[in-house]
Amino acid sequence: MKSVVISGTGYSHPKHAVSNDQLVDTFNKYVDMFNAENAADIEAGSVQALTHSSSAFIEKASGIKQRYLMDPKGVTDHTVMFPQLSDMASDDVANQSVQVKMMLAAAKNALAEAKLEPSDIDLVINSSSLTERIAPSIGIELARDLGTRGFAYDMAMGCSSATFGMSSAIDHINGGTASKVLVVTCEYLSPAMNYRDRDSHFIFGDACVAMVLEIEGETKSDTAFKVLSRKLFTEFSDNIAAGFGSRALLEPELIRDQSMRFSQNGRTVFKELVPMVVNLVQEHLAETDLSVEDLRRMWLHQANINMNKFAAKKLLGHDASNDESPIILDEFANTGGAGLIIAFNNYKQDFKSGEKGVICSFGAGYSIGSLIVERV
Ligand code: CO8
Repeated sequence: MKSVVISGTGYSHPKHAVSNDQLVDTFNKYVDMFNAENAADIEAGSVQALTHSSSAFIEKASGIKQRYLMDPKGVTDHTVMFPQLSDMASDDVANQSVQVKMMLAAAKNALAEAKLEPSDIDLVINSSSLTERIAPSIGIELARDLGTRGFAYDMAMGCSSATFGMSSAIDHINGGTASKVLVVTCEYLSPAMNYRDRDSHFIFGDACVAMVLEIEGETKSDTAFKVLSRKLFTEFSDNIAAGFGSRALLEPELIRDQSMRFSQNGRTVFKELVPMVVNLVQEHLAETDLSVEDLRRMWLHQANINMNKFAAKKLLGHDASNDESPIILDEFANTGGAGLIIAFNNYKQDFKSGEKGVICSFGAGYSIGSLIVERV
């Protein structure tokens, strides 16, 4: 096995920040409008009245204070409540998708840190929860616009898109099909959300991350992290779901249907997934002849602050400080597969050579992806 490093990381996000108060204000206006319009049926018991959302609940239950969204206008208009086409969709560059615009900004940061040119890259993997279209592949479009060589493709692994994507990159490098790989996880998630759903209207933000992987002996990066080992796991669960796909083309009236959009049983996810994550990381450490004391930091999937605190405490045996397990949810909200790489990107520069950490994703699928890394 060749020793592979993550030699560069970067991220990008839309310019519009939307606070909890803005979202809640819109949601509550929508609730008042719905309840007024349906007053007679609510009184008769045939329609259930809707209940207000609250910023205090959102921050306490999730740790989220704001999120970046491609289109705040539609989302914060109580008569619309869905994002409309991003202004990035209609700017000058012809034939370029919104996701590729986000990816280009993140990729340039990752390449700069790796001290590489686009032409050094011979494989692009777009590993994201969802893509703007099926064909041609968004990864191939990025490769064209960035100017990389070789080949490109798309894959989708929900919350574990970045970790599974990096694992695939390592396999390509070890298998000899590529030598320098750019992985992008572009979570343009807002189009799949239901902003009329009190349980989930606050959860997600849009953001994109990029990672460069290459052979340790070839890197010019000053901040390379060697991937010591990997452990991947999946187990089917529909407790986190987004049903849209070819059905929405056959039944377009479903496009606004709750079943086509993101939904989850948040409590159940919390209860089922945390023990799986703790077990997997413990097993992974044991298989790598390491213990939790050997880890300087854990960069965990960013879905919920209480979930992260709970998992980190179970692993460490004490409450984790932000230094031990950083949180970026307050600024970004849940950005699917991207969040833990934003945390890694923002909290890796202080590592000394030889210090180790774990990058661990968990969520939709269910899926868990764990990478144990060491600063070169
Ligand atoms: N405002 C006020 N009160 C509310 C609200 C609200 N918006 N929502 C719920 N409440 C109330 C409930 O009604 C309930 O009231 P009562 O006790 O009277 O019944 C009370 O608050 C508590 O409700 P919950 O038990 O649901 O609240 P929790 O404390 O469990 O918090 C969370 C809810 C934040 C959803 C939490 O359960 C959670 O985050 N769980 C983990 C979920 C998770 O990690 N999911 C993974 C997400 S998937 C992912 O990360 C990437 C997916 C990428 C794929 C995307 C494809 C498009």
